[in-house]
Amino acid sequence: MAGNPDFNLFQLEDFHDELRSAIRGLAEKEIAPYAKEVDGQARFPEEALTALNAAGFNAVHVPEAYGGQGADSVATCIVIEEVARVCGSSSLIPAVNKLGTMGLILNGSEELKQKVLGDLVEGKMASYCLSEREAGSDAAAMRTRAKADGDDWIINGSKCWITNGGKSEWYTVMAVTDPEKGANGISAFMVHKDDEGFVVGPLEHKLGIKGSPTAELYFENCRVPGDRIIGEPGTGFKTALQTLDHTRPTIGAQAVGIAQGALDAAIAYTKDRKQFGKTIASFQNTEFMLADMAMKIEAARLMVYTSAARAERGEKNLGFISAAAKCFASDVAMQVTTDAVQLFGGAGYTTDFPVERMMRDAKITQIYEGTNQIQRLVMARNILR
Ligand code: COS
Repeated sequence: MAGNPDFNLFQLEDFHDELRSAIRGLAEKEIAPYAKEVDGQARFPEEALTALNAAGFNAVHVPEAYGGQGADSVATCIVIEEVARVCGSSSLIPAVNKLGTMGLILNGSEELKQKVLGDLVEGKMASYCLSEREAGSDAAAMRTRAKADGDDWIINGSKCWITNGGKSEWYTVMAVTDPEKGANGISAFMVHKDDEGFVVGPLEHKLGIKGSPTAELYFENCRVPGDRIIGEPGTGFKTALQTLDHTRPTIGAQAVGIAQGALDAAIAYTKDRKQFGKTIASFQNTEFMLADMAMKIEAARLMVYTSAARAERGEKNLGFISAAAKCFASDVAMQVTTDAVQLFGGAGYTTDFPVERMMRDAKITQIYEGTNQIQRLVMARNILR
């Protein structure tokens, strides 16, 4: 049977391929050379920020109406994936810029969008503040309070594990405005780093993604103008969960990128390394391991793009697919990077090669934007409903 050239059901658009080649070129030239140092010194990847800003890849998701690139959700995943392939820490720049503004894009006022998204287009960053020390998986148990004071809101409390905390200009902060109403008494606000009473606390010392600062934030009678609320009071928890429906695929994309980076390194190494008189890639054990790694990555990538495409189409019920994509891709990233270290043998356990960093970076993708146990809970609630 002759093939039908117009059948493009599982094919990306040409511009997606062009985008991938552009961001891959930038990542290999301007981000990869610093990845080891960024990790080793646990320092922010300034080179990556500069390169991403210069090329307009820092916040590709920002709609054209606000001066952005207006990249679709799949394109945004491709950018994150390609940066993650060389440096997990740097991929959190485009990823968290989306996380920190998605609630605003979905439910914020026009004026607020103009202000915040305009700043992102100029290269400033945004973060997302949901978790607290005592409210991680049980996010609705948060204690940070926001009380009305005339036209303003006064926020008191703290948030923790905030990615890019201290580097970002803007913070989407969820806080309780009506303690009687539980999840429906939580509101979302855009807080600016210069707002009175906004304090950046200590940074975490982490296993991986060491180049991306993870901070505790304090709100000490933090005064926020009334027009910085996102949507109506009481809608903040729904905005927070809706945001995650749109951004869990981006963590899946990060996981796919890290896994691909580890696979690429493992292919190159096993084709070069000789033992027992031949390359280790020619042993069937290695062939089967590499095949399994590539197979899993392919499945994860397809799931991530499917979930992103469904979000882009504006489908209503994204809970299952976005949780599934993030969960599956991050589990794959952990397996693939661990296998990559194994294929490198003793060398893989050293910092001479990038696979140990990739293994450490992969671990967080199973934890943040909701642990994979929470993803399974979200999936189960969706299928049992
Ligand atoms: N989009 C919009 N609204 C949603 C939603 C979604 N995806 N999922 C649930 N809601 C609504 C519910 O319908 C409910 O509203 P009503 O009371 O009006 O019906 C409200 O939000 C509360 O939902 P629910 O009762 O399911 O909340 P729970 O407290 O049981 O918690 C989980 C839900 C566990 C899913 C949530 O707390 C969660 O995702 N936790 C992980 C947090 C996380 O990912 N943290 C990482 C931070 S980013 S690094």
